Amino acid sequence: MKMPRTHCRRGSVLIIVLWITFGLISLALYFGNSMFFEFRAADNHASGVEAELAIEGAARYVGYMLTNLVTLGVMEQGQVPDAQWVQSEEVPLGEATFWLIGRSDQELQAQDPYFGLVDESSKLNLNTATAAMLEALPGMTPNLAAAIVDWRDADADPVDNGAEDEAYQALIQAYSCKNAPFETVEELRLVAGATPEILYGEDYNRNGILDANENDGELSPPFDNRDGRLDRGILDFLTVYSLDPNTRTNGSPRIDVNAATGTDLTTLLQEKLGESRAAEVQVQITGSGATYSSLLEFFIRSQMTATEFAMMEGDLSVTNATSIRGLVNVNTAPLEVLACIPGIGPEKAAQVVAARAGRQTELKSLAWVAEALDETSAVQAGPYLTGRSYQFTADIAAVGRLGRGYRRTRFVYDVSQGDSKMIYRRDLNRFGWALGIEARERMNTLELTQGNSSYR
Ligand SMILES: [Ca+2]
Ligand SMILES: [Ca+2]
Ligand SMILES: [Ca+2]
Ligand SMILES: [Ca+2]
Repeated sequence: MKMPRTHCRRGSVLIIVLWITFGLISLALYFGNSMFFEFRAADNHASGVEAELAIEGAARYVGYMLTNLVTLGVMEQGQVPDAQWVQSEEVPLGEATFWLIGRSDQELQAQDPYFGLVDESSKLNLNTATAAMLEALPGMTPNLAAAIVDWRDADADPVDNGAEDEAYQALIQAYSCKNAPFETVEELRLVAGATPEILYGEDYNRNGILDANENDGELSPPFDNRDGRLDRGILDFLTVYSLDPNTRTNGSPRIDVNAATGTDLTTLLQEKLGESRAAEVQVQITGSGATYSSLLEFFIRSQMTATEFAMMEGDLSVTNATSIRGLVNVNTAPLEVLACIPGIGPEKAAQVVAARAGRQTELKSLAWVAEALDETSAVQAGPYLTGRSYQFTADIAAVGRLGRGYRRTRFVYDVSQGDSKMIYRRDLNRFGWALGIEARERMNTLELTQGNSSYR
């Protein structure tokens, strides 16, 4: 039996209509989906902008604090701001949050970074350290240490194992040896013998702690030795900024204890110690008849007590230079940096760190070093050490609303001329998440509990 023709045509129309409907639904779904991704991207972008603005705000906050903690008399000029004075961990700012990624002077076992400012004077200065001092850094090679000296010295004669113009001109992409001081530590990447392993070590995201990918061997970059501890690169221990202005808190030049006319010194001693005690100290100082290579040596010879010396340390100097470059703050320097200082070295660095650990209250002064070391070593180390700092790094990371839009920028501030001045700024976004596992989990929880579920 044959089907009537009209039925057959209706069937075909139905199928065509079904196909069209199907097509339209697919299109609607497709556009819906793409709109959702657009929306999500815009939302993430907005969070990123929030994070960037939080970093700008945090950078101003740090600059403001560095200036005003001194102005308001909370701390002395040259002091390292205490962690309690500058907020640094998960600080809310509108819907955003920021952190200051710091460095601990002890090896961190935790999964979370240390938060706070970084004292640039806790590091070795690339422009003043000798090749022997540089060589004592972990992972450093004698060749790189020598090449650093050749890079910054004005002449074109290579030192032993060094590298001058010929070494750089022989490269496929040739360039010249700088023959001038380093302006940033990143410049080290241009110096002969500098490899990423030596510069960055295992710290792929530059946060000072051992992240999972930094302890899994070759499974994920970087290559690491899987030994459960972070082998830090030398960049963490180097600076180009450390500079002491050699002025008293009132802005006048410090009193040079080696200057022939000692009337200023006598006045200061009398003012701080009273006439009879000042006279006793004066006998010790003039009696030794020597010039002092460092304030530490002056302190030892003067036979003052640590408390007496601390009262005038910021007023004294052994030179009349307007500034002193490259002193290492013995109160904040990590073991690896102390091991580079003549008179301390790898042998006595641990003993200095141990002696420091029990003295948190007196850390404005360097007088305690005289007890931590024997006299000869202390006198040898003295010219390289200080108890003061005037340059600080704020490594600021931030996220926008719901923990999204992670950003990170590093700033260096200089307070040697009084008010804080931002002297360096660098984007660190490309190194990825640097705030540890716990902060990541807290941010994820934020998204789960406060995020609109339809956005996910
Ligand atoms: Ca040179
Ligand atoms: Ca790390
Ligand atoms: Ca790895
Ligand atoms: Ca390791």
